[in-house]
Amino acid sequence: MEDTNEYIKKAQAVLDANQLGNYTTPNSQIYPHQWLWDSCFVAYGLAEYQPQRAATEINNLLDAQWANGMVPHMILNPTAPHWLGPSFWPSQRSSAAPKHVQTSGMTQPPLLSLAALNTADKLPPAEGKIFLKQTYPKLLAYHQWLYRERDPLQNGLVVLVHSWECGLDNSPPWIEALNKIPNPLWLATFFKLKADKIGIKFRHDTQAIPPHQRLSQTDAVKLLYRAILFRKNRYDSKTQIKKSRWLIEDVTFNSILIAANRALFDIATILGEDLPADLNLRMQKAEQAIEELWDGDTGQYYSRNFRSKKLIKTPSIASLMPLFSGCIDKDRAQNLVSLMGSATKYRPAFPVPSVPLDSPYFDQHHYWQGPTWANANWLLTQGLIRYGYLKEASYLQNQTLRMIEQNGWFEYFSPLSGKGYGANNFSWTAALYIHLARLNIG
Ligand code: 9WN
Repeated sequence: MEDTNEYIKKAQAVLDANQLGNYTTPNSQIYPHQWLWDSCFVAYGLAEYQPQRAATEINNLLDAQWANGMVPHMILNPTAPHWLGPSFWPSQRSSAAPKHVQTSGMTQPPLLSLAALNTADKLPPAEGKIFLKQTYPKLLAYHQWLYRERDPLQNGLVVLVHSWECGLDNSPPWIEALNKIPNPLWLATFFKLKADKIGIKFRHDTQAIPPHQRLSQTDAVKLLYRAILFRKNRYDSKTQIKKSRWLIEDVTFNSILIAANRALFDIATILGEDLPADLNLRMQKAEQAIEELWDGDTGQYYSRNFRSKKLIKTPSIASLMPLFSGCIDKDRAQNLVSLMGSATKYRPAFPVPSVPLDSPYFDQHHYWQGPTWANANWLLTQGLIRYGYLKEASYLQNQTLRMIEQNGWFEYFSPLSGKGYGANNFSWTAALYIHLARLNIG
Protein backbone atom coordinates (compact mmCIF):
# COMPACT_ATOMS: atom_id res chain seq x y z
CA MET A 1 0.00 0.00 0.00
CA GLU A 2 1.29 3.42 -0.90
CA ASP A 3 1.80 5.64 2.08
CA THR A 4 0.00 8.86 2.80
CA ASN A 5 2.85 11.02 1.46
CA GLU A 6 2.54 9.40 -1.95
CA TYR A 7 -1.18 10.18 -2.00
CA ILE A 8 -0.49 13.73 -0.91
CA LYS A 9 1.85 14.12 -3.88
CA LYS A 10 -0.88 12.81 -6.18
CA ALA A 11 -3.37 15.21 -4.64
CA GLN A 12 -0.97 18.08 -5.28
CA ALA A 13 -0.71 16.97 -8.92
CA VAL A 14 -4.52 17.15 -9.21
CA LEU A 15 -4.48 20.72 -7.86
CA ASP A 16 -1.68 21.63 -10.29
CA ALA A 17 -3.53 20.15 -13.26
CA ASN A 18 -6.63 22.19 -12.39
CA GLN A 19 -4.73 25.45 -11.83
CA LEU A 20 -5.64 28.24 -14.24
CA GLY A 21 -3.59 31.37 -13.57
CA ASN A 22 -4.58 32.77 -10.19
CA TYR A 23 -7.10 30.11 -9.29
CA THR A 24 -7.89 26.43 -9.26
CA THR A 25 -10.92 25.18 -11.18
CA PRO A 26 -12.91 22.38 -9.50
CA ASN A 27 -12.13 20.29 -12.59
CA SER A 28 -10.73 21.82 -15.75
CA GLN A 29 -13.18 20.09 -18.13
CA ILE A 30 -16.50 19.91 -16.30
CA TYR A 31 -16.15 23.03 -14.14
CA PRO A 32 -13.83 25.43 -16.00
CA HIS A 33 -14.44 28.54 -13.82
CA GLN A 34 -13.59 29.53 -10.26
CA TRP A 35 -16.22 28.63 -7.64
CA LEU A 36 -16.42 30.29 -4.24
CA TRP A 37 -16.68 27.45 -1.78
CA ASP A 38 -14.55 25.13 -3.91
CA SER A 39 -11.71 27.65 -3.75
CA CYS A 40 -12.08 27.96 0.01
CA PHE A 41 -11.70 24.19 0.37
CA VAL A 42 -8.80 24.29 -2.08
CA ALA A 43 -7.16 27.00 0.03
CA TYR A 44 -7.27 24.68 3.06
CA GLY A 45 -5.34 22.04 1.12
CA LEU A 46 -2.90 24.50 -0.45
CA ALA A 47 -2.20 26.20 2.87
CA GLU A 48 -0.58 22.94 4.04
CA TYR A 49 2.26 23.20 1.53
CA GLN A 50 1.96 26.39 -0.56
CA PRO A 51 0.28 29.03 1.61
CA GLN A 52 1.15 31.79 -0.88
CA ARG A 53 -0.90 30.00 -3.53
CA ALA A 54 -3.75 29.66 -1.01
CA ALA A 55 -3.58 33.44 -0.49
CA THR A 56 -3.67 34.01 -4.26
CA GLU A 57 -6.71 31.72 -4.54
CA ILE A 58 -8.55 33.79 -1.92
CA ASN A 59 -7.41 37.12 -3.32
CA ASN A 60 -8.75 36.13 -6.73
CA LEU A 61 -12.18 35.54 -5.19
CA LEU A 62 -12.10 38.87 -3.41
CA ASP A 63 -10.92 40.66 -6.53
CA ALA A 64 -14.32 39.81 -8.04
CA GLN A 65 -16.26 41.19 -5.08
CA TRP A 66 -19.23 43.33 -6.06
CA ALA A 67 -19.48 46.97 -4.99
CA ASN A 68 -22.28 46.05 -2.56
CA GLY A 69 -20.03 43.52 -0.81
CA MET A 70 -21.31 40.29 -2.38
CA VAL A 71 -18.72 37.71 -3.33
CA PRO A 72 -20.08 35.83 -6.36
CA HIS A 73 -20.29 32.06 -6.45
CA MET A 74 -18.62 31.83 -9.86
CA ILE A 75 -15.87 33.92 -11.38
CA LEU A 76 -16.07 33.18 -15.05
CA ASN A 77 -13.43 32.05 -17.45
CA PRO A 78 -14.59 33.91 -20.58
CA THR A 79 -13.00 31.47 -23.00
CA ALA A 80 -14.42 28.23 -21.59
CA PRO A 81 -17.37 26.68 -23.39
CA HIS A 82 -19.77 26.01 -20.51
CA TRP A 83 -23.54 26.21 -20.04
CA LEU A 84 -23.13 28.59 -17.08
CA GLY A 85 -20.73 30.94 -18.87
CA PRO A 86 -20.80 34.73 -19.39
CA SER A 87 -23.77 34.67 -21.76
CA PHE A 88 -25.86 32.93 -19.12
CA TRP A 89 -24.77 35.39 -16.43
CA PRO A 90 -24.54 38.87 -17.86
CA SER A 91 -23.39 40.22 -14.51
CA GLN A 92 -23.27 43.74 -15.97
CA ARG A 93 -27.05 43.82 -15.53
CA SER A 94 -26.32 44.86 -11.99
CA SER A 95 -24.59 48.19 -11.44
CA ALA A 96 -22.84 46.61 -8.44
CA ALA A 97 -21.00 44.03 -10.58
CA PRO A 98 -17.29 44.58 -11.25
CA LYS A 99 -16.32 45.74 -14.74
CA HIS A 100 -12.97 43.96 -15.08
CA VAL A 101 -14.28 40.43 -14.64
CA GLN A 102 -17.48 38.50 -15.35
CA THR A 103 -19.17 36.63 -12.58
CA SER A 104 -22.39 34.91 -11.58
CA GLY A 105 -25.00 36.99 -9.74
CA MET A 106 -25.36 34.95 -6.55
CA THR A 107 -23.16 33.72 -3.74
CA GLN A 108 -22.23 30.38 -2.11
CA PRO A 109 -21.50 29.10 1.42
CA PRO A 110 -19.39 31.81 3.11
CA LEU A 111 -16.29 29.90 4.15
CA LEU A 112 -14.09 32.80 3.10
CA SER A 113 -13.19 34.27 6.49
CA LEU A 114 -12.38 30.79 7.80
CA ALA A 115 -10.16 29.99 4.82
CA ALA A 116 -8.46 33.40 5.07
CA LEU A 117 -7.71 32.99 8.77
CA ASN A 118 -6.34 29.49 8.21
CA THR A 119 -4.17 30.70 5.31
CA ALA A 120 -2.77 33.57 7.36
CA ASP A 121 -1.90 31.11 10.08
CA LYS A 122 0.21 29.05 7.66
CA LEU A 123 2.02 32.03 6.10
CA PRO A 124 5.15 33.44 7.76
CA PRO A 125 3.80 35.69 10.58
CA ALA A 126 4.57 39.08 8.99
CA GLU A 127 3.15 37.98 5.63
CA GLY A 128 0.11 36.51 7.35
CA LYS A 129 -0.62 39.81 9.05
CA ILE A 130 -0.30 41.76 5.79
CA PHE A 131 -2.62 39.26 4.10
CA LEU A 132 -5.22 39.71 6.85
CA LYS A 133 -4.88 43.48 6.74
CA GLN A 134 -5.56 43.47 3.02
CA THR A 135 -8.44 41.03 3.12
CA TYR A 136 -10.21 42.16 6.29
CA PRO A 137 -12.14 45.14 4.80
CA LYS A 138 -13.39 42.91 1.99
CA LEU A 139 -14.38 40.07 4.29
CA LEU A 140 -16.14 42.54 6.53
CA ALA A 141 -18.05 44.00 3.56
CA TYR A 142 -19.11 40.48 2.57
CA HIS A 143 -20.53 39.64 6.00
CA GLN A 144 -22.22 43.06 6.10
CA TRP A 145 -23.81 42.40 2.71
CA LEU A 146 -25.11 39.03 3.87
CA TYR A 147 -26.84 40.52 6.88
CA ARG A 148 -27.91 43.76 5.19
CA GLU A 149 -29.38 42.31 1.99
CA ARG A 150 -30.20 38.74 2.92
CA ASP A 151 -31.59 39.04 6.42
CA PRO A 152 -34.62 41.24 5.69
CA LEU A 153 -36.34 40.45 8.99
CA GLN A 154 -33.11 41.11 10.88
CA ASN A 155 -33.55 37.87 12.80
CA GLY A 156 -30.03 36.59 12.27
CA LEU A 157 -30.86 34.00 9.59
CA VAL A 158 -29.75 34.66 6.03
CA VAL A 159 -32.14 33.85 3.16
CA LEU A 160 -30.96 32.17 -0.04
CA VAL A 161 -32.59 32.86 -3.39
CA HIS A 162 -31.41 29.75 -5.26
CA SER A 163 -30.17 26.26 -4.38
CA TRP A 164 -26.86 26.98 -6.16
CA GLU A 165 -26.18 29.33 -3.26
CA CYS A 166 -26.29 26.51 -0.72
CA GLY A 167 -23.90 24.42 -2.81
CA LEU A 168 -26.11 21.31 -2.55
CA ASP A 169 -27.97 22.02 -5.80
CA ASN A 170 -30.58 19.25 -5.89
CA SER A 171 -30.71 18.47 -2.19
CA PRO A 172 -34.21 17.11 -1.36
CA PRO A 173 -35.41 19.99 0.88
CA TRP A 174 -34.67 22.51 -1.88
CA ILE A 175 -36.19 20.37 -4.63
CA GLU A 176 -39.27 19.69 -2.55
CA ALA A 177 -39.81 23.40 -1.92
CA LEU A 178 -39.28 24.10 -5.62
CA ASN A 179 -41.76 21.43 -6.71
CA LYS A 180 -44.48 23.04 -4.62
CA ILE A 181 -44.32 26.19 -6.75
CA PRO A 182 -46.46 25.90 -9.91
CA ASN A 183 -44.55 26.29 -13.15
CA PRO A 184 -45.67 28.92 -15.66
CA LEU A 185 -47.86 27.42 -18.40
CA TRP A 186 -45.10 27.44 -21.03
CA LEU A 187 -42.75 25.54 -18.73
CA ALA A 188 -45.42 23.06 -17.66
CA THR A 189 -46.18 22.40 -21.37
CA PHE A 190 -42.47 22.08 -22.07
CA PHE A 191 -42.22 19.37 -19.41
CA LYS A 192 -45.41 17.69 -20.60
CA LEU A 193 -44.02 17.38 -24.13
CA LYS A 194 -40.81 16.08 -22.59
CA ALA A 195 -39.03 18.80 -24.55
CA ASP A 196 -36.60 19.32 -21.67
CA LYS A 197 -35.08 15.90 -22.45
CA ILE A 198 -33.68 17.21 -25.75
CA GLY A 199 -31.43 19.64 -23.90
CA ILE A 200 -29.57 16.91 -22.05
CA LYS A 201 -27.55 16.23 -25.21
CA PHE A 202 -26.20 19.78 -25.08
CA ARG A 203 -25.25 19.76 -21.43
CA HIS A 204 -21.58 19.98 -20.81
CA ASP A 205 -21.63 17.67 -17.78
CA THR A 206 -23.86 14.91 -19.17
CA GLN A 207 -21.70 14.58 -22.26
CA ALA A 208 -18.79 13.56 -20.09
CA ILE A 209 -20.54 11.82 -17.20
CA PRO A 210 -23.44 9.31 -17.25
CA PRO A 211 -26.60 11.44 -16.90
CA HIS A 212 -28.02 9.42 -13.99
CA GLN A 213 -25.09 10.59 -11.84
CA ARG A 214 -25.89 14.23 -12.50
CA LEU A 215 -28.71 16.62 -11.83
CA SER A 216 -31.85 15.32 -13.60
CA GLN A 217 -32.79 17.25 -16.73
CA THR A 218 -36.09 18.39 -15.21
CA ASP A 219 -34.32 19.74 -12.13
CA ALA A 220 -31.62 21.34 -14.28
CA VAL A 221 -34.22 23.19 -16.39
CA LYS A 222 -36.02 24.37 -13.26
CA LEU A 223 -32.80 25.64 -11.68
CA LEU A 224 -31.83 27.46 -14.88
CA TYR A 225 -35.28 29.02 -15.08
CA ARG A 226 -35.08 30.23 -11.44
CA ALA A 227 -31.64 31.74 -12.07
CA ILE A 228 -33.04 33.53 -15.14
CA LEU A 229 -35.79 35.05 -12.99
CA PHE A 230 -33.14 36.40 -10.63
CA ARG A 231 -31.21 37.72 -13.63
CA LYS A 232 -34.39 39.55 -14.74
CA ASN A 233 -34.37 41.26 -11.37
CA ARG A 234 -30.80 42.37 -12.03
CA TYR A 235 -29.55 40.18 -9.20
CA ASP A 236 -31.10 42.56 -6.73
CA SER A 237 -31.70 40.69 -3.47
CA LYS A 238 -34.41 43.04 -2.21
CA THR A 239 -36.51 42.65 -5.37
CA GLN A 240 -35.97 38.90 -5.47
CA ILE A 241 -36.97 38.48 -1.82
CA LYS A 242 -40.07 40.53 -2.48
CA LYS A 243 -41.10 38.59 -5.59
CA SER A 244 -39.84 35.03 -5.38
CA ARG A 245 -41.56 32.12 -3.68
CA TRP A 246 -38.44 29.97 -3.61
CA LEU A 247 -36.63 31.48 -0.65
CA ILE A 248 -35.00 29.39 2.03
CA GLU A 249 -33.22 30.01 5.32
CA ASP A 250 -30.71 27.29 4.64
CA VAL A 251 -29.29 25.42 7.59
CA THR A 252 -25.91 24.55 6.01
CA PHE A 253 -25.29 28.08 4.82
CA ASN A 254 -26.26 29.66 8.13
CA SER A 255 -24.18 27.16 10.11
CA ILE A 256 -21.13 27.95 8.01
CA LEU A 257 -21.82 31.67 8.32
CA ILE A 258 -21.88 31.45 12.11
CA ALA A 259 -18.48 29.71 12.13
CA ALA A 260 -17.20 32.30 9.64
CA ASN A 261 -18.50 35.15 11.83
CA ARG A 262 -16.31 33.81 14.60
CA ALA A 263 -13.33 33.73 12.24
CA LEU A 264 -14.04 37.32 11.17
CA PHE A 265 -14.13 38.32 14.83
CA ASP A 266 -10.74 36.60 15.35
CA ILE A 267 -9.28 38.40 12.34
CA ALA A 268 -10.50 41.75 13.69
CA THR A 269 -8.96 40.91 17.07
CA ILE A 270 -5.59 40.02 15.51
CA LEU A 271 -5.63 43.38 13.70
CA GLY A 272 -6.76 45.31 16.79
CA GLU A 273 -10.03 46.31 15.10
CA ASP A 274 -13.56 46.34 16.48
CA LEU A 275 -16.35 44.90 14.38
CA PRO A 276 -19.13 47.41 13.67
CA ALA A 277 -21.70 47.27 16.50
CA ASP A 278 -24.68 46.45 14.25
CA LEU A 279 -22.84 43.53 12.67
CA ASN A 280 -21.82 42.27 16.08
CA LEU A 281 -25.42 42.34 17.18
CA ARG A 282 -26.61 40.41 14.12
CA MET A 283 -23.85 37.87 14.62
CA GLN A 284 -25.03 37.29 18.17
CA LYS A 285 -28.63 36.98 17.00
CA ALA A 286 -27.55 34.40 14.43
CA GLU A 287 -26.24 32.10 17.15
CA GLN A 288 -29.64 32.15 18.86
CA ALA A 289 -31.67 32.05 15.65
CA ILE A 290 -30.24 28.72 14.54
CA GLU A 291 -32.39 27.23 17.31
CA GLU A 292 -35.48 28.25 15.33
CA LEU A 293 -34.42 25.58 12.85
CA TRP A 294 -34.49 22.81 15.49
CA ASP A 295 -37.32 20.29 15.41
CA GLY A 296 -37.81 18.56 18.76
CA ASP A 297 -40.04 15.79 17.35
CA THR A 298 -37.42 14.38 15.01
CA GLY A 299 -34.38 15.61 16.94
CA GLN A 300 -32.67 17.42 14.08
CA TYR A 301 -32.32 20.78 12.35
CA TYR A 302 -34.00 21.68 9.06
CA SER A 303 -33.91 24.53 6.60
CA ARG A 304 -36.94 26.83 6.73
CA ASN A 305 -39.19 28.14 4.01
CA PHE A 306 -38.88 31.92 4.29
CA ARG A 307 -42.43 32.59 3.03
CA SER A 308 -44.39 30.03 5.06
CA LYS A 309 -41.99 30.10 8.01
CA LYS A 310 -42.36 26.31 8.12
CA LEU A 311 -39.45 23.96 8.55
CA ILE A 312 -38.88 21.78 5.50
CA LYS A 313 -38.81 18.48 7.35
CA THR A 314 -37.08 16.48 4.67
CA PRO A 315 -33.96 14.89 6.08
CA SER A 316 -30.63 15.51 4.38
CA ILE A 317 -27.02 15.95 5.43
CA ALA A 318 -27.81 19.66 5.99
CA SER A 319 -29.59 18.62 9.20
CA LEU A 320 -26.21 17.67 10.70
CA MET A 321 -24.36 20.85 9.74
CA PRO A 322 -25.09 22.92 12.87
CA LEU A 323 -22.25 20.86 14.37
CA PHE A 324 -19.94 22.98 12.21
CA SER A 325 -21.42 26.22 13.55
CA GLY A 326 -19.98 25.50 16.98
CA CYS A 327 -22.84 27.45 18.60
CA ILE A 328 -25.42 24.77 19.37
CA ASP A 329 -25.48 23.34 22.89
CA LYS A 330 -23.98 20.01 23.90
CA ASP A 331 -27.30 18.16 24.06
CA ARG A 332 -28.21 19.16 20.55
CA ALA A 333 -24.75 18.15 19.36
CA GLN A 334 -25.17 14.77 21.06
CA ASN A 335 -28.47 14.31 19.21
CA LEU A 336 -26.79 14.97 15.89
CA VAL A 337 -23.88 12.67 16.66
CA SER A 338 -26.31 9.84 17.52
CA LEU A 339 -28.19 10.48 14.30
CA MET A 340 -24.94 10.38 12.35
CA GLY A 341 -24.10 7.05 13.98
CA SER A 342 -27.42 5.43 13.04
CA ALA A 343 -26.80 2.43 10.76
CA THR A 344 -30.11 2.83 8.95
CA LYS A 345 -29.51 6.51 8.19
CA TYR A 346 -26.02 7.97 8.02
CA ARG A 347 -23.65 5.08 8.76
CA PRO A 348 -23.07 2.87 5.68
CA ALA A 349 -19.58 1.55 4.88
CA PHE A 350 -18.48 4.94 3.50
CA PRO A 351 -20.26 7.66 5.44
CA VAL A 352 -21.70 10.28 5.39
CA PRO A 353 -24.36 9.96 2.64
CA SER A 354 -25.84 13.25 1.46
CA VAL A 355 -29.33 11.96 2.29
CA PRO A 356 -30.10 9.24 4.84
CA LEU A 357 -30.20 5.66 3.57
CA ASP A 358 -33.86 5.30 4.50
CA SER A 359 -34.94 8.41 2.58
CA PRO A 360 -37.15 7.82 -0.49
CA TYR A 361 -34.72 10.08 -2.35
CA PHE A 362 -31.66 7.95 -1.59
CA ASP A 363 -29.74 6.96 -4.71
CA GLN A 364 -26.06 6.10 -4.30
CA HIS A 365 -25.16 7.65 -7.69
CA HIS A 366 -27.27 10.74 -7.85
CA TYR A 367 -25.40 13.95 -7.11
CA TRP A 368 -26.62 15.53 -3.81
CA GLN A 369 -29.28 12.85 -3.29
CA GLY A 370 -27.23 10.03 -1.82
CA PRO A 371 -23.49 10.05 -2.56
CA THR A 372 -20.81 10.83 0.01
CA TRP A 373 -18.89 14.06 -0.60
CA ALA A 374 -15.43 14.87 0.78
CA ASN A 375 -16.36 18.46 1.60
CA ALA A 376 -19.38 17.46 3.69
CA ASN A 377 -17.23 14.92 5.54
CA TRP A 378 -14.63 17.59 6.17
CA LEU A 379 -17.23 20.00 7.58
CA LEU A 380 -18.61 17.28 9.84
CA THR A 381 -15.15 16.17 10.98
CA GLN A 382 -14.44 19.76 12.04
CA GLY A 383 -17.80 19.89 13.81
CA LEU A 384 -17.14 16.65 15.70
CA ILE A 385 -13.74 17.95 16.82
CA ARG A 386 -15.31 21.21 17.97
CA TYR A 387 -17.63 19.29 20.29
CA GLY A 388 -14.95 16.90 21.56
CA TYR A 389 -16.15 13.80 19.68
CA LEU A 390 -12.61 12.83 18.81
CA LYS A 391 -13.22 9.10 18.31
CA GLU A 392 -16.04 9.83 15.85
CA ALA A 393 -13.96 12.52 14.12
CA SER A 394 -11.00 10.12 13.67
CA TYR A 395 -13.32 7.46 12.30
CA LEU A 396 -14.76 9.85 9.72
CA GLN A 397 -11.30 11.18 8.87
CA ASN A 398 -10.01 7.63 8.28
CA GLN A 399 -12.99 6.43 6.29
CA THR A 400 -12.79 9.51 4.06
CA LEU A 401 -9.07 9.09 3.44
CA ARG A 402 -9.40 5.34 2.69
CA MET A 403 -12.40 5.95 0.43
CA ILE A 404 -10.37 8.41 -1.66
CA GLU A 405 -7.20 6.28 -1.67
CA GLN A 406 -9.09 3.18 -2.81
CA ASN A 407 -11.29 4.85 -5.41
CA GLY A 408 -9.63 8.01 -6.75
CA TRP A 409 -10.06 11.78 -6.69
CA PHE A 410 -13.73 11.77 -7.56
CA GLU A 411 -16.31 14.46 -7.02
CA TYR A 412 -18.53 12.09 -4.99
CA PHE A 413 -18.64 8.45 -3.95
CA SER A 414 -21.12 5.67 -3.37
CA PRO A 415 -21.66 5.47 0.39
CA LEU A 416 -22.29 1.72 -0.05
CA SER A 417 -19.29 0.64 -2.14
CA GLY A 418 -16.99 3.68 -2.04
CA LYS A 419 -16.87 3.74 -5.87
CA GLY A 420 -16.24 7.23 -7.28
CA TYR A 421 -18.72 9.13 -9.45
CA GLY A 422 -19.06 12.50 -11.15
CA ALA A 423 -15.92 14.32 -12.25
CA ASN A 424 -12.55 12.67 -11.64
CA ASN A 425 -9.51 14.71 -10.54
CA PHE A 426 -11.77 16.94 -8.52
CA SER A 427 -10.00 19.75 -6.69
CA TRP A 428 -11.75 19.82 -3.32
CA THR A 429 -11.41 16.04 -2.94
CA ALA A 430 -7.65 16.41 -3.47
CA ALA A 431 -7.30 19.52 -1.29
CA LEU A 432 -9.33 18.13 1.59
CA TYR A 433 -7.45 14.83 1.34
CA ILE A 434 -4.28 16.82 2.04
CA HIS A 435 -5.86 18.73 4.91
CA LEU A 436 -7.45 15.65 6.48
CA ALA A 437 -4.28 13.57 6.07
CA ARG A 438 -2.35 16.22 8.01
CA LEU A 439 -5.01 16.76 10.65
CA ASN A 440 -3.88 15.52 14.01
CA ILE A 441 -7.06 14.77 15.90
CA GLY A 442 -5.29 13.30 18.91
C1 9WN B 1 -23.49 25.20 -9.92
C2 9WN B 1 -18.42 23.38 -8.55
C3 9WN B 1 -19.87 23.39 -8.10
C4 9WN B 1 -19.99 23.18 -6.57
C5 9WN B 1 -21.42 22.91 -6.15
C6 9WN B 1 -21.99 21.77 -6.98
C7 9WN B 1 -21.90 22.13 -8.47
C8 9WN B 1 -22.64 23.94 -9.99
C9 9WN B 1 -23.14 23.04 -11.12
O1 9WN B 1 -20.54 22.35 -8.81
O2 9WN B 1 -22.70 23.28 -8.73
O3 9WN B 1 -22.97 26.08 -8.98
O4 9WN B 1 -22.64 23.19 -12.24
O5 9WN B 1 -24.03 22.23 -10.89
O6 9WN B 1 -23.28 21.47 -6.60
O7 9WN B 1 -21.44 22.58 -4.78
O8 9WN B 1 -19.52 24.31 -5.92
O9 9WN B 1 -17.76 22.24 -8.08
